[in-house]
Amino acid sequence: MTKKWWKEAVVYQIYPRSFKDSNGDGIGDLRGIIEKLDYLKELGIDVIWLNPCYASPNDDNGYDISDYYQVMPEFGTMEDFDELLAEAHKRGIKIVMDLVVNHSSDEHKWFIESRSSKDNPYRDYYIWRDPRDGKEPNNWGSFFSPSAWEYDEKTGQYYLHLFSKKQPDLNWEHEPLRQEVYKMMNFWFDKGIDGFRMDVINLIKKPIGLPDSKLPHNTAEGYVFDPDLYANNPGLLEFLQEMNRNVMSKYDCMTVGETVNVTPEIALNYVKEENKALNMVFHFEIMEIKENFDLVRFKEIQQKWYDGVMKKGGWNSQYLNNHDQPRQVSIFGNDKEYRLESAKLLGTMLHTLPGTPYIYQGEEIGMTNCQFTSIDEFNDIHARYLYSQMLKKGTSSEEALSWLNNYSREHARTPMHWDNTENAGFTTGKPWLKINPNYHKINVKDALKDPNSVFYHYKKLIALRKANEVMVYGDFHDLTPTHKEIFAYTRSLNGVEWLIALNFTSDNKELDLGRSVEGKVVLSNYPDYLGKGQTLNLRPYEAVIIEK
Ligand code: ISL
Ligand code: CA
Repeated sequence: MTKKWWKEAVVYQIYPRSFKDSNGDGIGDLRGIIEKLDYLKELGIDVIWLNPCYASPNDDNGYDISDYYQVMPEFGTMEDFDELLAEAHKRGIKIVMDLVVNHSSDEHKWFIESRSSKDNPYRDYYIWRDPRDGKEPNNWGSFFSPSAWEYDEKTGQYYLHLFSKKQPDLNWEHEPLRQEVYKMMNFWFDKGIDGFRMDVINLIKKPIGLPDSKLPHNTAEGYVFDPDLYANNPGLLEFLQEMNRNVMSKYDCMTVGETVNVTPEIALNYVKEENKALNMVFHFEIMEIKENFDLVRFKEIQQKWYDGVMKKGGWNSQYLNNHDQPRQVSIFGNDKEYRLESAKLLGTMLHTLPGTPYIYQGEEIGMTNCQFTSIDEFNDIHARYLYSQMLKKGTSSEEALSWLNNYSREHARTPMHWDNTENAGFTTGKPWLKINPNYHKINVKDALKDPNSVFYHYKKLIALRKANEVMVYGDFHDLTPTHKEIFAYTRSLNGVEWLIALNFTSDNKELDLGRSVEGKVVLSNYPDYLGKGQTLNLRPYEAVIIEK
């Protein structure tokens, strides 16, 4: 397996709007991030992935970009960005930006030109079609609205938007558009950034002829939301390879593609070294089981991605939450009596499974889901859309709100908890989004004072990953593929073998592993270790790493 810095790195994701506000307007910003770089250095992470911080009308919090060359004024200036980059680099921290080029904002100058007339030179930067029988050109549903098409009076055609109508899809078939994207990427690389996380990158190639989905309709309005049809179309790899030749091949950078509806077989094409496209992808298979978490299924997914990608010349990412997901400890752990233990267990797993670990801001202090009392408290376009669809399909508003209170992406977006002063030390003004009231007991300041905190557990895991190649390059072997409550596996490299044992329940569990469980405790979330002979003896959410 080829050694690469991005395989060895630990990535920390920052959602700038909710990280730290430096000027009291209630919105996190780049200077806020600069203030907290020493905190991140203390944690030990290697790379920051910044959610979009380009100019945007914020219909989808920065995923609707109106100028790829400008910093969102609410977040600061280009000078602030340059300073952030320089200050991060000074501390040995790399910066990865978000690349959002499946769509732009409808307020981008390309789209303003494009919609102005059928013969405008920018017309083909987007996907325009004539009406079919006076209606939408096909039956496609969007992620954020019933139909994926919006009619434009001026020219009498529809434009495609797989996300909101303020996020028109870019037309990747049009060579000048592709060249503009590569030019923009080179601009940011020439500034010195270290890579891109590529938003829904496997949607950029649409199926030829934009055929109707054959599935039964699944929106209340009769459209068909069918991401399988929109994703992974023939020709996508060629686009990624062209991008790589024009951009990535020129820099020592990392790329991670956010890819919906991928299997290991599909993803391998995008990430295997000889294909010269991407370095790794984020897949959604773990997220798809969050509503019905099943440890056996979880292990199957891990094994499948290990065998199907890592063993075949590709690389994986590992994440348990991000800005689109609920908080991991509330979903996969126990955010009540075993919050500390289970947050540490999940961190232990994240850093010891094969692949590059991605930490989402606040995860390192065990932040939890937030309870919202009304739909009006939600800012997120996706949460609001899902709520309206649920109501139209007959779900009661109580049930719909309760679903959002478990699974919506707003949980990740409530501001970071820095201390237990007003507004969690996030802002001196009025925060743009509700702050989770539990900041009084879950916050960075207290975590830094407590040697037993989740923070120090993460810090140790990150340091261990730097000092022990076995955590990065070691072979993975699942010892308990069918066990519903315990996950025990080994990583081994050049004669070093680590046993990782995780108890996913709130009870004591014993298990005869059929092999020795004894050795040196590398790290644990309990003060002692009870494993003897071949028998694991694990307390609630106990997570232990043993070196044989
Ligand atoms: O957010 C989701 C589930 O809660 C997904 O459906 C999400 O929209 C999808 O994974 C694509 O996400 C990415 O592109 C979106 C943006 O809203 C997300 O924040 C981003 O991660 C459109 O740019
Ligand atoms: Ca601010």
